[in-house]
Amino acid sequence: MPRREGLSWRFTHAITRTPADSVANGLRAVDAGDPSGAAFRAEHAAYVQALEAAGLTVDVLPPLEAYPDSCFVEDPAFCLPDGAILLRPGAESRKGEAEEIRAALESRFDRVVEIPGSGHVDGGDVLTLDDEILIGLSARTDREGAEAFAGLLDQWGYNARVAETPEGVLHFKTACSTLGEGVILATKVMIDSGFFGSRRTIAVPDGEDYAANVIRVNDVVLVPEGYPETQAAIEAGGFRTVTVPTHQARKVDGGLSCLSLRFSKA
Ligand code: CIR
Repeated sequence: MPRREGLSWRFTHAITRTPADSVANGLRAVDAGDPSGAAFRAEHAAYVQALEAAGLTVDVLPPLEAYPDSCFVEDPAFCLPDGAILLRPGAESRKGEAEEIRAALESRFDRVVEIPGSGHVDGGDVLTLDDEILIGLSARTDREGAEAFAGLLDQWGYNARVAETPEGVLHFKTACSTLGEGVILATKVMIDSGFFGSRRTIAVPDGEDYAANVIRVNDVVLVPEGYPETQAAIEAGGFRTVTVPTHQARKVDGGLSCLSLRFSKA
C-alpha cells in the first residue's frame, strides 16, 4: 500500500468505555489482585483527559456490567479513516462486545462491516503502521480470523501481514507500539523476532516490558506511569511523552492502547 504518513498516529477522535465494577472479574494471566472499579474509573478519567489534551474528541460509552473486560474497547473493533470493522474477540466472555460497540461506531462511520467467516481476531493483535498492518497470531487471534481480516483490509487498499506473537505474550501489541515516523518501540524478544525488518526500533529497557504498550497521539506519546527508563528512551528518540496511570488496567493485563479506539475523520 502507499505509505500514508500519520495513519498510525494522527487522530481526531477516540471511543472509550468507562470501566464497570465487574472489571474486578476481568480476565488475567496471573492474579495480582482484583482491580477496583472506582479506582479504575479515576484512572480512566485521566486517560480520557490525556487524549483530549492531545487534541481528540472522545466518546465515552457507559459501563457494561455484563462484560467485565468491555473497557478494553480496542479488542472488539478496528478503525481506519475509511470505516470500522467489527472483530470477533477470541475469549468466550468477550464475544458479545463487538455487538455492544456497533452503535457507537455507526454514529461515527458511514461504513461499518463485520469480519467475514467465523475466525477470531482481537484488536490488540493488530499493529497499524503507516505502510503496513501487522496481525499477530495469538491465543486470541487464530489464522482463519487473521486471514479473513487481512483479505478485507486488502479490499480496502491496505497491505496486511500475518506474524506469530511470541509465546506467553497476550496480544501482539502487549509487546510493541508504533511511535510514528517509522519508529517502533518493542521488547527485546519482539525486536529479535525480526518482524520489523530494517525499521528503526527502540528497545524497552530490561524490567519494563509492560511499558512496551504506549500510544502516539498527534504530538505526544502517552506512556504508562512508573516506567522511567522507557520514558527516557522514548524521549531520547526525539518524542515528547506524557504519563498516564494504568495501575488498575495492568491487574487485568490491560494497557494504554486497549483502552481506546483511535481514528481520524476528515
Ligand atoms: C483480556 O484479557 O482480554 C483483558 N483482561 C485485557 C485486554 C487487553 N487488551 C489489549 O491488550 N488490547
